[in-house]
Amino acid sequence: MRLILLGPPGAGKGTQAKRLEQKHGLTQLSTGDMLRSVVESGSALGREAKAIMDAGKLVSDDIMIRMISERIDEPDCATGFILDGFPRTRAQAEALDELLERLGARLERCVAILVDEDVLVERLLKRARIEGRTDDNEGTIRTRMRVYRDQTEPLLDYYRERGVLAEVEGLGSVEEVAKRIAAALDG
Ligand code: B4P
Repeated sequence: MRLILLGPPGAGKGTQAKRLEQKHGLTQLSTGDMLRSVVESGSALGREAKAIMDAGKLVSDDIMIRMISERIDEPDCATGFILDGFPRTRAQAEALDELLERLGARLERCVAILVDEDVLVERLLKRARIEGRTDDNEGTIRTRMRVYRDQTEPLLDYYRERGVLAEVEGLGSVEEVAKRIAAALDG
């Protein structure tokens, strides 16, 4: 099974992707986690990525497409994967179509987790207190929401037109949201 989890920052993509990974034995491909590893490595690319992420902007399509295409070729992705945080732009979505075509693979579903913006800001500020992520402050969070609306939200139509979109309410407990996603995948 090949899935995309789409949604605004803090909607719970990472949280739900980890559950789906365990339940279905799929590999979670989180571009946010990949970028945070690169930042930790302290490389020149890491320093560049950190500045962009701390500003709430998107790392360039070229870098992200290269990162995902290399990762998708690894053996643990052969039977399926959950994309968490990718694609975030139309160029990334088109690159993913090409990658899937090259692999002879089909995208089963794009699950969009939708949550009201004020709730998201609260969640991310809470995460900032617990995990200390430097991109979880109110100014950056508002920028990330704007970037989502401008660049990522149009992908809902992209996947709706392809007949693979399932929209899921992301408000409620982690368990409740997981049940809604399971129902969307069955349907
Ligand atoms: P990400 O790591 O993808 O960050 P995110 O959108 O904030 O995370 P997510 O939605 O997964 O939230 P989570 O489950 O953790 O990206 C970070 C940055 O990396 C981006 O801003 C960008 O700069 C860069 N980037 C990443 N991918 C890119 C790409 N493809 N192209 C360009 N740049 C890219 O949940 C958030 C919080 O809510 C957690 O604390 C969680 O415990 C809590 N939570 C989850 N579900 C909940 C629920 N049901 N109820 C209450 N709390 C809940």
